[in-house]
Amino acid sequence: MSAVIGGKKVPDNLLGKLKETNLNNSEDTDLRNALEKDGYLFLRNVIENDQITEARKDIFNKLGEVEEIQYPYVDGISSGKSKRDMMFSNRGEFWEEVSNLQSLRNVTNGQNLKSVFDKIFGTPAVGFDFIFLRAVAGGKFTHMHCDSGFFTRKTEKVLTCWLVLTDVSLEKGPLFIIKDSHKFKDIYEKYKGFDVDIHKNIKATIDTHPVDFARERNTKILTAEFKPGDALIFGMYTVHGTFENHTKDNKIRLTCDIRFQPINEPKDPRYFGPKPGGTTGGGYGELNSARPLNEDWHIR
Ligand SMILES: O=C(O)CCC(=O)C(=O)O
Ligand SMILES: [Fe+2]
Repeated sequence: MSAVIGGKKVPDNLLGKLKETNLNNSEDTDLRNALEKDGYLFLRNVIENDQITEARKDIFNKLGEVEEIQYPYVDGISSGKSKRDMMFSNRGEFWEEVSNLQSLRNVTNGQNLKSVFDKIFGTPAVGFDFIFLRAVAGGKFTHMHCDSGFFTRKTEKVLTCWLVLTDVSLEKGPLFIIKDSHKFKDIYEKYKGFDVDIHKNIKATIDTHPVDFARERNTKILTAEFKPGDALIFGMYTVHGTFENHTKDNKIRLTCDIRFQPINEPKDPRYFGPKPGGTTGGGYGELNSARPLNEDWHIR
């Protein structure tokens, strides 16, 4: 099993394991302390299996309808084809439909996950309505970045939750976190106040290859073999990205990232409401995921 980014294998000596936090034997302050110390919280099995299975089944059926995954759909195997553009005149419309599946919303915006964030914040939390569901086929990965430029326009008190819906072993392109990056002063200074939708001449992507980045800073690239129902929660200045899905079985990686904030903090209207515009106002159509599974991604 190997981790690959941009066709380059990540040397084993640079890889480290994400530390797990057990929700059941943790006080609220333990959660906050872990988040502050490590820059992330890795919680296994946060969402019940039944709920995850239901959401995954519905999403796979949608992808099956546009012939991007092959029959039987439950296996989530990429077909290499797509009828998405033939069947829908607007890519946003299709992806919004998938993103608004009730079974998926029960997972992302349901009571279960919200209660975890109530604990973390120590005050009632709310999940963003605009969510980033990602069905990722072979060869693709998310470039390294931190999330502040997307989600901190109205408040800095935002956390990302990366939720896992399929098995995501190393070769399926799991998320990685650069160890201790939430304490990198230069990263904080560079990205504090940066807004991808305003400062269009600057990219959120950190161009340095994660392998070089970790080496230069004498740190590790932390990851795990994720299972459906696992969640990785992290702050806005934690540097992260994903490995490449380079699996031989052509199974896709299905994950969903959603943000949470205290409900009494000002809300960014781009991400809340019945028809949110998203980061640059294009709605669900602006996401990489709105592209057919067999098409390349844009870089932001
Ligand atoms: O899942 C991915 O490809 C990227 C996820 C990410 O960047 C995030 O959750 O903030
Ligand atoms: Fe991110």
